Amino acid sequence: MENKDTKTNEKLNQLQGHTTDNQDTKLTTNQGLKVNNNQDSLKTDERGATLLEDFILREKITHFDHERIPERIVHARGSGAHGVFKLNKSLKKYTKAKFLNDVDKETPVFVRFSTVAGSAGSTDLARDVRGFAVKFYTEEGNYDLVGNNIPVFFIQDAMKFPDLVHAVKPEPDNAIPQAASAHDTFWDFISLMPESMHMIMWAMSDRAIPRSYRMMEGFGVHSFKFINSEGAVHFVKFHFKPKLGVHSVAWSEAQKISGTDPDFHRRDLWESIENGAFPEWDFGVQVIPEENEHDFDFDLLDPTKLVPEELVPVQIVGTLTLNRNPDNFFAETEQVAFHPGHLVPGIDFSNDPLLQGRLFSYTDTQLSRLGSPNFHEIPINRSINTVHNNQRDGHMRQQIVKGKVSYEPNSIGGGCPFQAMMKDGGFTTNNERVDGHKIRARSDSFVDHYSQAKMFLNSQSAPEKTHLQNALVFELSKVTILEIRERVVGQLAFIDAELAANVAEKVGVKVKKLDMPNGSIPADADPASLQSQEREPETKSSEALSMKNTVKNTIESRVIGFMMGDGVNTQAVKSLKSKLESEGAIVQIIAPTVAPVKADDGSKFEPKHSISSVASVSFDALYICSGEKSAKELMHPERKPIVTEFINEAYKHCKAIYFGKDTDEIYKATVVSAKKHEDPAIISTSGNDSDEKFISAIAKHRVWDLEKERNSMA
Ligand code: HDE
Repeated sequence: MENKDTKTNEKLNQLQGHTTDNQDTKLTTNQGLKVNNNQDSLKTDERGATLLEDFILREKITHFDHERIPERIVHARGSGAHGVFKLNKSLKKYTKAKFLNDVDKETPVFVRFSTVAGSAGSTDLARDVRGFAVKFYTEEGNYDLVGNNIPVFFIQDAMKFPDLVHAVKPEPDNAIPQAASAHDTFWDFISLMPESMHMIMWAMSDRAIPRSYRMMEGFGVHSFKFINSEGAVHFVKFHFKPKLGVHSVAWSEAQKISGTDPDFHRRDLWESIENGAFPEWDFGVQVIPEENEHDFDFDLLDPTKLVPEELVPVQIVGTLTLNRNPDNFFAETEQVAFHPGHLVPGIDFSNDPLLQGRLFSYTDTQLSRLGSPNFHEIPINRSINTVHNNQRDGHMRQQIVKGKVSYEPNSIGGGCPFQAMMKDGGFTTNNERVDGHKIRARSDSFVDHYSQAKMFLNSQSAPEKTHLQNALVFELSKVTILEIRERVVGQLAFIDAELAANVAEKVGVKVKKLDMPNGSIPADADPASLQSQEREPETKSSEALSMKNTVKNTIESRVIGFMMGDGVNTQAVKSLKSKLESEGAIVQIIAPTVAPVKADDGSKFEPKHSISSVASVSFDALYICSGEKSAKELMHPERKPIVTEFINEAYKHCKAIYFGKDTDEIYKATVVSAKKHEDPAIISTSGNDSDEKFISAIAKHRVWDLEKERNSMA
């Protein structure tokens, strides 16, 4: 679909320069020489040896040999899109950042979503944190908000990051497992790092298996600082809240998607944008005056803590919209280089020790990944401000700076480029008084590791809690060393006795009180810190932490499978299809084969999938299309097992299923017919509001509350 909302994007495109679609062109070498044979190498004879002289062959193969660059050490698997950020409410009171001052201002952005642990070719559906990195191309330079879909992190200090990543990555002796935390080394590390327990609650929740990148939140995680034009300082936490609500898939679904469509999230993002269903988020901030820094029962600098929205509400101030797919994955999504240190005036860092460490890492990693200090000149990384400085040369330098001067001060260049005064938008670091001892230590205010983990657990709905518990059981069942399972359960006991007992029973260990609840804390730590497990959270539970409370009444961009065979009732199909599509849903036809389906009135439907090439996990809801003959065809003995499994699985995954007219034979063949209670997401054509009931069931995403009952039959 033609992208309409692209004025800002077009500007960016022009500035990024050098693109071609190769239309109406002739093949050339990299030197621009036209090539007249791209099939054969140069030989001594038709059957003779190849000549070294063949510069065209050598150029082509040499380039091919060097086509790969090192993948990101973490967040290697990702997908990106262009878009715009529009400010709806000025934040001038808090920050002088121009892109957050002028209402209605549009700032072009590039966003990259990612998983953390897996390689670039791994499945999208791994249980994992998702990266949510946004590059704002502002008039004051690039601002990168490099966040995650979970508002806290595993560790408190950058010193532990390589350990964490080594622990979660495939084990070094046999490189197993790929893109999975369910193994010994990860849980060994976690069991000894109580500070990770809050994050573990999130990572074991359904947040770690999103339905779509479009249906997850984004968080800046750390506390940052806003500085206004008077120099006043506020702490700020950044939020993106998806307009479609926060939704996930079931774990058994995630595992199956990993086989049937490992590009599920990438495809979903790409297709939504192509279809004009532009993903959107509300952008919000939690703002805390500097003088209130110590008003909380946790430390604002501790990245394992969030600020409950009950204490500081999120003010929604803008909208992020993704409206253009990249033209080239490698040039844009792979080469984009984010860095929390890409700042604009009005935003500054806090002393969060995890953030401080990140400030070193990101440029360093680009040097090995992109191979040159000139990575900022790659089009996707270019600022829309022309760069003026005295940096020169280096691999792959592209900017051509005229004149003799590459130093400052100078008189030959008239003193240019001049330093920018503050009034000209020159960046100044927040003028903070620093007075302290050089010390390698953790603040006592960082030592409470369990109270927010408790708060998170308390905030979950019953099905969410069950999923979290099952995830822990799945993960720990893959841990071969009994002592590690025991230690993790010991950690869980500090969060919730019932959770610990349930998990313990299912992973074959007893709940034992840990001698060292704060295992990673040095032996000479303040003994008071060891009491941290006794604390109760100030905020017992928080509504914003349950996905259940984010459900929006919309079916926009939901994928609905229409299952049909020859003889299907055209009228019923067309009528429901148009109702669904008018509300923004996507209808895809599933038939015995991909050959056109002959409907009852002689018309034809083009299937997108054959029953054997797709599974119900690729759909949000199913319509078993009306028509006796169609139902008979689907129930042909050759197909019956596949069709019933398809529907049974959708049932087990708590989806809405609509049985059209004359499909009784199918209904009876599935486990759905054994249901004992009313189920609002199982719809039949009995009433004349069935279509509406189906639509309203899809809008609720899943009937998670009925999962136990549905699973007892499926
Ligand atoms: Fe990152 N992280 N990180 N990280 N991170 C990278 O940079 C690092 C952390 C995040 O789509 C790397 O260009 C350290 C927290 C995202 O390109 C690397 C520490 C959060 C992305 C790196 C952290 C993040 C990265 C790998 C602890 C959430 C993907 C490739 C001190 C707030 C960006 C790269 C993209 C990527 C280092 C912790 C988010 C190695 C040292 C906390 C979304 O520089």
